[in-house]
Amino acid sequence: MKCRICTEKAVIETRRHNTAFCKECFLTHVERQVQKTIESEKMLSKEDRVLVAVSGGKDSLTLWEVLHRLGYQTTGFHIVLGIGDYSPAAREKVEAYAEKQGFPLIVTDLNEEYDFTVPELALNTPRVPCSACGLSKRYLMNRTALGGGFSVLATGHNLDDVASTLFGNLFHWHTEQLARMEPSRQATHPKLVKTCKPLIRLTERETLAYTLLRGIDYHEEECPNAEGATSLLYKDLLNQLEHASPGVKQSFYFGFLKKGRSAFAADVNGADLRECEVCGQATTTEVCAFCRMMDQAHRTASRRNS
Ligand code: Q46
Ligand code: ZN
Repeated sequence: MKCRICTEKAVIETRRHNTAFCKECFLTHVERQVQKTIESEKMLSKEDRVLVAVSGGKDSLTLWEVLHRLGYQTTGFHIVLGIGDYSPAAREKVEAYAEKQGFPLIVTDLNEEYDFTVPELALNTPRVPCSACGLSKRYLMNRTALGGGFSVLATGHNLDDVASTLFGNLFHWHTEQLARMEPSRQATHPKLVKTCKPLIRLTERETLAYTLLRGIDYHEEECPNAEGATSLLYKDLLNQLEHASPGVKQSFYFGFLKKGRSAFAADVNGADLRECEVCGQATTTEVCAFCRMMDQAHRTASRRNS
């Protein structure tokens, strides 16, 4: 099989584009796809200071690498979640990558700052680990971006991630979430930072190929809490559909953005945002969900220990 661009030996075939690439043409293709997404969705400009959320996995490190190569001003942000052996290994990969590249990196340890790891939050509140984790990540990413004067927060969600989220939201008719599925979200309050997902034109297989071909040493291990998650089942089902009909995943997600999402606009809860009485971050309630979770965890833990 030959590269359809330069006729060198191909290393990857992408059936949904009905094409194949050699190493160099594939790397260029990935970077162009990201640039195209950034431009079409008005995600970033070269003047933006971009905080890149990096877990240490293939997607987030691909994102950081590509944004840097495209000339954006980036700083990595890693959160230490305190999940068994998974978290220290993830941190090690992120720090090694940042050091090797000479990229600036901010690390926040949830336990050091708030006295609770993700498993401890799950133990001391009614939330399951992924719910406590997701809330903590969203909160800390926004807080760090605001505090550090970053204009945009970029995350490494790929096409498989957003298509499976869409799948789940449609199954359960989560109409408000469907309306909020935009690839780039403007800040709607002075205490919120703009967010964007520049990898949505790339599949998981493509970000994996990019990290391998660039020789990026990423954290391969999955979080133990991801096991059995419905999002993995949705990804599997979408991959089966994609196998039978190449391109269906992309047309499902981008077709929804173009033709479906606006139908749910009226379902967005327009509740006024205000500042949390405890921490000052944007919220629709007196005290934000993160501060309420932390307060509850502290009260339950002290009851347990007394
Ligand atoms: S890290 Fe956190 Fe994921 Fe682990 S606890 Fe769940 S949400 S699965 S992206
Ligand atoms: Zn708060």
